[in-house]
Amino acid sequence: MNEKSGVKIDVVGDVHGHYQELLKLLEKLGYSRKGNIFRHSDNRCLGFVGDFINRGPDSVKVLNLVKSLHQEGLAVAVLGNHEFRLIQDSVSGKKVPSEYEPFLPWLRTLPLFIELERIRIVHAVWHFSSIERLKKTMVSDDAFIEETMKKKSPFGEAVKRIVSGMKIKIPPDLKLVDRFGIQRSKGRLKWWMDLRGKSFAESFLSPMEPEVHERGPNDEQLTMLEPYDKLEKPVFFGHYCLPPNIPKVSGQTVCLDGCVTCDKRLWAYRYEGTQTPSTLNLVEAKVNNA
Ligand SMILES: [Mn+2]
Repeated sequence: MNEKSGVKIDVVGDVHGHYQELLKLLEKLGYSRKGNIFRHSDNRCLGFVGDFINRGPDSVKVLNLVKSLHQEGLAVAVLGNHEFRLIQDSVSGKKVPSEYEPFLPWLRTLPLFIELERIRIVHAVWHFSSIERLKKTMVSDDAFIEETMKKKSPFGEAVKRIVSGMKIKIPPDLKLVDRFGIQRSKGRLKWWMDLRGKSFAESFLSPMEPEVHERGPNDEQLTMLEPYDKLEKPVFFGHYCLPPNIPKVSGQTVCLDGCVTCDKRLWAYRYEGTQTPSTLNLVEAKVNNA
């Protein structure tokens, strides 16, 4: 099947409960619907970068749709930080929203990262050593989930890096705000780049205001980075709510999260088998509510 190699796969960004946008995107990508199953005449399949739930109005519909596609073998999917948190809450006995409960057994069959013959998929960061550490773990295993919730747990750190991104502290005198005007104490790094000697403005993936060009992260803050070489397979991820002006394709990395909740746009990448990703393969769907 195609999905094993990833040659003909359409990778979809964070849906976050935006079912209408997802339907529109699938239609735009050329899928036709029969109930909860969507097929492509060219035998293409789907990949999901996680974060199916929360924020938007229809998380349960999104879960149902992705679950049926996954169970039919028409889609692959990884967990996002929202689903992983849900699983942690349920294992630790915290209250989880009742509408999500029926999906937990299925969610716990999903991996934290996927390596196909041609491409890789992860929610936030393809961090080689963290992924190596997690290779023999399973989300279905209660003991593993419990371990990730312990302080300074190597498994917990590894999961956090790959599903929530790599952040560094911002010097407090800089007072940087994100695209929503919220002052941040930490910034999310362009994890695929060698950032030594770069400024804060060049280093942050989600842009901050004002832009700081004269100062940057110190080398000590960057030791955990493992730059993603151009000889590596293309890697698809979501998570970062990128404003429209920030490029989604950079080297071998493609960020498909353009923030569907605030921009009402859901993104996908139509992968055709090439080693170098191109912006020409990006597809967006927008729902006009007016
Ligand atoms: Mn996320």
